Parts: sequence; structure tokens; C-alpha cells
Amino acid sequence: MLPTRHSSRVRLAIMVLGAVCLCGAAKAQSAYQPSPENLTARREFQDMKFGMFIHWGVYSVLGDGEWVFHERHLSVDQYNRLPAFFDPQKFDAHTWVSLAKSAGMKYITITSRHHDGFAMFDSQVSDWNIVARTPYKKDPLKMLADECHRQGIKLFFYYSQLDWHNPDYYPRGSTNWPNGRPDHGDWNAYLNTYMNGQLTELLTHYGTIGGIWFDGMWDKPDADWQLEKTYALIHKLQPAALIIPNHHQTPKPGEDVQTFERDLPGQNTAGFNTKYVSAELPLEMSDTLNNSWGFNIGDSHYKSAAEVVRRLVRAAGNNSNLLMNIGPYPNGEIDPEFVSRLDAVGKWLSRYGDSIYGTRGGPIPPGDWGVTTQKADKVYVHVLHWGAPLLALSPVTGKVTAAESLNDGKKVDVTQSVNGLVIKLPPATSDETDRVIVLTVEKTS
Ligand code: H79
Repeated sequence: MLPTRHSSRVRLAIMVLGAVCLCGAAKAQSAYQPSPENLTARREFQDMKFGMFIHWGVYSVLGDGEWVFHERHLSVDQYNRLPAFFDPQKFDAHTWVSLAKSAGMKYITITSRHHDGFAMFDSQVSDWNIVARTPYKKDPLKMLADECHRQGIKLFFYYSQLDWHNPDYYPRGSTNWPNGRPDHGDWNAYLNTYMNGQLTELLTHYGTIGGIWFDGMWDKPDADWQLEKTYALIHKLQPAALIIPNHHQTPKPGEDVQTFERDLPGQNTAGFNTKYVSAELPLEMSDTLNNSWGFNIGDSHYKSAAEVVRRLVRAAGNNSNLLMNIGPYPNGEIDPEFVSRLDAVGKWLSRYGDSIYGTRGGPIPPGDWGVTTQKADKVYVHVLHWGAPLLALSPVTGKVTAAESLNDGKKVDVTQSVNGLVIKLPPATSDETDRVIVLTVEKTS
């Protein structure tokens, strides 16, 4: 109710204004209607389940991760010396894409430019790029895109909105340090000429791409990023391209996937992810095979293949993809420690992939014991951590008409009651990775 002291004319004006405001807000929320091809791409993205994240840039030369510019508080002039040492003569797109494929990965997301702003592709927007500044002089993203198209792997470009190099990234954000840039810059030029210019290149020179994976907006969460404009540009150039923002916030209009950095959706063990989990958008979690993103010569904390499988399974059980990172050497080779583990994961997937690819999170809530996934009339019970012979689970809708071990097809005893399911598990092997029990569930209507 409006206070009575307003005249009827004022009341009318307030009502009209209110209606306009509400409409405006509703319009901003609903302005983005994903195209049919975008919705298909989202479903296909969810079906893929497992991707390869690649952090590779001139920082790789120093073997100290992708934040080395910031960590060592180098000046722009000092960092400018780095591209001269980047000459990846051993880079072979076929080898990289084949590795992703043999690991059972269905997509690749590669750093087209990280926070150092250095474009790992041929860019006309600025000469701060691999073709203009390195002895290599070639565009590896072009070779990778062509090879991905040949081998049927989707390619996504990681793109850092944060830039430690360009003076127009101004005002600077929370990660800034005095590195020799002037204390002024043209933010609009940064967004519209530089960033949107490079995004246009990425979306027009490399054939069909999977989408853009944004990172770094958290550096200036309150800045006017003019996201609607950038997102509209991407969807105009390639309507099916997915926008995957790693801004650690609730999804915004125009975004197609919610991604979580080194965390299962909603868990926020990292401390900077949001706990909000979209019920509508595809989900993804990123992780690394050791503890670094870019090549780090001092990091030998490699996860075992079994551990990677368990993370993939936990992601799938949480209705999420897993984007698993490697940081190749500056010469273009991939550390054999990564290769051997990825090959082993691929072997596991060639046997158990039915319980992962094309699935969605299952009907039984995840727990310490494991997770479930589901596809058509199958529910896959993934037992990751359970020593006892009987496993009691909460009820599922529908009648369980068959149960077998995915490993050897042997029948498994399941008792179903209103209280739930009790599964008599086959014994665990000493090197248990994941015991998968396949339930056939007949829908009762
Ligand atoms: O590309 C990889 C990393 O280099 C990048 N994202 C992955 C995929 C990354 N940058 N930072 N982080 C990951 C960690 C995030 C730290 C943050 Fe913060 C904590 C962001 C916001 C709070 C530190 C403090 C940076 C800004 C404020």
C-alpha cells in the first residue's frame, strides 16, 4: 500500500515508474534466450563429461606456474623479454589431441591468453602475441583447432579478462602490483577494441569452436565489464558456442555453463567458489593432474590414475563434468608423468565409460561411499570407498529388475524395500578404484 499522503497523480507516476523498473529488471534477466543450437550444445557438453585443460604460455619457459609474472613482481619490461625464449619446436597438435582422445577426454580447453595478456594465437589486435614476438612465429591454436576438427574433439578457448600487461586494463584490480604501467588507461578500449577484438578473432579464424572459458573477472568484481555486449557478440558469431565463466559468482544472463575451480559444485573447499549450484545449467569442475596449472618444474605431486578416475566419477555423480589440467613443457612436449596417468584413465574409461559418458547425476545422493549416475533405464552405483559386504542406499523410484557388476557382467543381489536398497557387493580388489553396479530400473507410473 502506498502512503496516503501522495496525491493520486503522484501515485500513478510511482506505479508507472515501478512497472517500468520491474519490466526493465525482468527484461535484463530474460533477455538471453539460448538458441536451439546452444541448448543442443549444452546437452552435448554434459554428455562429454571429461575434458583436458591445458595451461601453456610464455610463462612455461620459467617452469614456475602461470602466475610467475605476479609472483616475482616482474616489471612489464622484464616480462617482455620472455617471449624470445619460447620456441616450442616439439609441439605437435596430433600428439596432444591423440593424448586427450586416448585418455577418454572429449574436449580440450586451452589458454588462448592468460593473465599476462599474451595471446597464444595470431592476433591483429596487438603484437603481444606468439606470432609477432616469439622465434616460433606460428599459431599453435590454429594447428590445434584443425587437429581437433580432424579427430572429433571439441575445442574451447580459455580467455583471461584480467590483464597484467595492457595499460588499458585500468583501473587495475586486486592482483595489481607496480609493474611500470602508467596510472591511466582506457577501460572502454580495453573491453571493446582489445578483448572483444580478440574474441572476434577466436570465434572467426578457428572454425567451429566449443566456446569461451572466461577467467579473472574476480580481479575487479565491481567493474563494469559490459558482459551483455561481449556475450551477445560471442553468441552472434557462433550461436552454439558456450560461455563458461569462472567468476566464482551466481550465473548471469548469457552464460551457458557453471564452472567450479578445483571443487565439486557447491562444496567451496577452495574458499572462493560460490555455494550456489544452478539447477538449469550444465556444471563443470576444473582440477589439475599435479598441484599446478602452468608447467611447474618443482611440482611432482602427481595424482594417481585411480585418483583421477575417482574425481571423474565423483564429478559425474554430482551431475558435473571434469576438466583435468596439464601444463605442457615450453618446448611443446607433455611430461611423461602426465601421459602415463592419462593413458591409464583412458583404459579405465574404455571399460567403464558406459557408466560415465552421457549420464547425469543419479537418483541417490552422493556420500563418502560413492555416487550414482544414470542414463535411460540404468542407474550406475559407483562404490568408491566401502569396506563392508552390504551397502544400504536410499530408495529409488521404480522397480529394480536387474543388477550386475559392470566389471564382469555377474549378477548382483539387490533387495529393494520402501526403506531403500541393500546391495550385496562383490568383494573389492586390493587396488579398488570404483566398483560399478548397474541397476536396471523399470519406471512405474
Ligand atoms: O588459470 C588457473 C589459475 O591461474 C586461475 N584460474 C585457474 C583455472 C586462478 N587464478 N587465481 N586463482 C586461480 C585462485 C583464485 C584466487 C582468488 Fe583472489 C581468491 C580470487 C579471488 C579470491 C587472489 C585474491 C586473487 C584475487 C584476490
